[in-house]
Amino acid sequence: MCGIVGAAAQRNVSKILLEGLKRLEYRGYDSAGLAVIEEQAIGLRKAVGKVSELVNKFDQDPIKGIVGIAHTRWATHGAPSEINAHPHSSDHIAVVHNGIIENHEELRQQLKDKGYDFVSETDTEVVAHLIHSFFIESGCLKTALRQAVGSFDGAYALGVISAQQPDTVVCARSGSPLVVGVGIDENFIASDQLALRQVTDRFIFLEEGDLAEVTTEAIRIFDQQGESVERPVVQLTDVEESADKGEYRHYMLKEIHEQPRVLGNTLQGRVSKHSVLEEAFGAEAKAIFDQVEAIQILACGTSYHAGMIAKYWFEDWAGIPCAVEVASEYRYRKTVVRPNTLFVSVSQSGETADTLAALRGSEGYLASLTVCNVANSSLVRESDLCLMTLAGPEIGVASTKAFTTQLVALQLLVIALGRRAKMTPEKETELVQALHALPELCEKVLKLDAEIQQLSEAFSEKHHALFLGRGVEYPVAKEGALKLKEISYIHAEAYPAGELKHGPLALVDSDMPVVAVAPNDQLLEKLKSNLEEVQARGGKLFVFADEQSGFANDDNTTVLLLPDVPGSIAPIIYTLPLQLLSYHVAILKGTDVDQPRNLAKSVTVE
Ligand code: HGA
Repeated sequence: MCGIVGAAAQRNVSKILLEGLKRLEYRGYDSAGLAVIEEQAIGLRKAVGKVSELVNKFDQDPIKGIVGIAHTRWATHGAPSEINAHPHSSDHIAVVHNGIIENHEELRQQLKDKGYDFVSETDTEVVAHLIHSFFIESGCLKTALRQAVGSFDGAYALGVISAQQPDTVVCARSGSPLVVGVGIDENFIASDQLALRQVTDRFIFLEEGDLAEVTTEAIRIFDQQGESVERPVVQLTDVEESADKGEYRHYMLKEIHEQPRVLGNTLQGRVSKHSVLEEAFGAEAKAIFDQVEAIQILACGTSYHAGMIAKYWFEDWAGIPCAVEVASEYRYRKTVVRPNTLFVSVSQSGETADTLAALRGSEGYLASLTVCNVANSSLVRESDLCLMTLAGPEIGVASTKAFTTQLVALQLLVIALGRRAKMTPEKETELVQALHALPELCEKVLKLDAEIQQLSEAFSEKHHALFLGRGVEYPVAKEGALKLKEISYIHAEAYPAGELKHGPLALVDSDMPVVAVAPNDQLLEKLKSNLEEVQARGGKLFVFADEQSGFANDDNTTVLLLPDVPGSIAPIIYTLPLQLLSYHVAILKGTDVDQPRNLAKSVTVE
């Protein structure tokens, strides 16, 4: 999704802005641009494609100044083009925007009637002209921004500069994230603190409706009502793990291999030898957990698959009813909430627009809890409780370590609630011991990389693939199919294997690779019968199984043997080879693994 960087300093900020954009590249975008105040005028540079294109243009024709803003755009209104790229300007004003101004057409007409000419197709251009029109009245950028945001329906994070107030960056947020970076005699803004880690480790996380005026000397923040407010400065101390790919060719591969370590981090301090330490969920957790009778999970994409897996766990181990729904659907329908239901959101970034909207629109719940990877994100701040996944920054657009750490975090929640319901202390001990074994088992599975790479060759020329699983392995199959779609662009679908004969079996022929997630569990025999149906139609099977499952290689079956693992962690373990499979297929196909086409990290628009 779009990224924003801005700076007010006593040195040239152009390079700081460009470096900030590079650090936001992982979010996915289609064009980039920057605006710097140079000699009392706005200097603009824009380019379609990667930030490196913008850097090339910039190097040929540099601009220099001490105040500026920059942007990576992921188009929502108007094609990816240089004209539509941000910043958008209106005479002496330049604007960068994340989000969507829903009433842009109406505003556009009003501004046209006042004589403003529009050059782009974006909703953002109305922001620039509207601020300009208000600036004429007050001569103050902050006042003009305050008046403009009062006219917007929709979501925005905005960064604005004016050549007539050349020492200031103003910004505002509503529905999209924005932080202020606190420096020494220089201050910054960004949509994500990662963009500014090169210049500061101190941040102010703006709250919904906040507006800030940033100069080299001061940061002034105003709340929704326009009242001057103090927001805490947070010093971030975590090591910036995302800074480079290290020995790995792609962030995604690095993140796959980080899983043993980060899964250990997710567990650390949250489990003793035999039980879950529920203080990890926060001081208020106990009082809330004591009352929980049902769970509603809301999430999108990969996080939704984590929620689907957790549903099996909640109902099987804890006996607690659990519903799971994609947030983009849930937010727009009438729902009936059972008494004492806990609202659980799952999101890597904590800024997923649909999930956040579902939380904001939720009514009648006992309380809310988020499973999230980004501290200080909107979901974390707006939920009653949170459990951080501690996966570290995830840069690859296709989620890997964030997913498996979500599963661990959700399992901790299932146990903490389950012990108040039907879960026995013996079951809790069994589950916790399996979790302790998880990092080592993941290491073992990652050693199968070369075998998986070989297996990937059978997929690279295919146009379609089916993924099958039963029970809790069905959402694992869904996640496997999603990974393959995302990064190799092969059409992949997942089905609960028992559903095959109700339709999808018609697709199976010798050209259709069929992946089966087949650990030795109580549904294995059922799955085997379903796989017979595939073989009888000439389908090629690729089975991920353990020795106990009893599969053997033959002309139509390739088996990838995984270590025997406790059933409770099998969904986590079996995800890893599926991630590696997608990765290697994508490499063979030559796609952009870390930034697949049309996709974005941290989906901050609806
Ligand atoms: N609506 C704006 C910004 C889009 C955005 O925030 N994407 O993540 C545009 O289309 O330019």
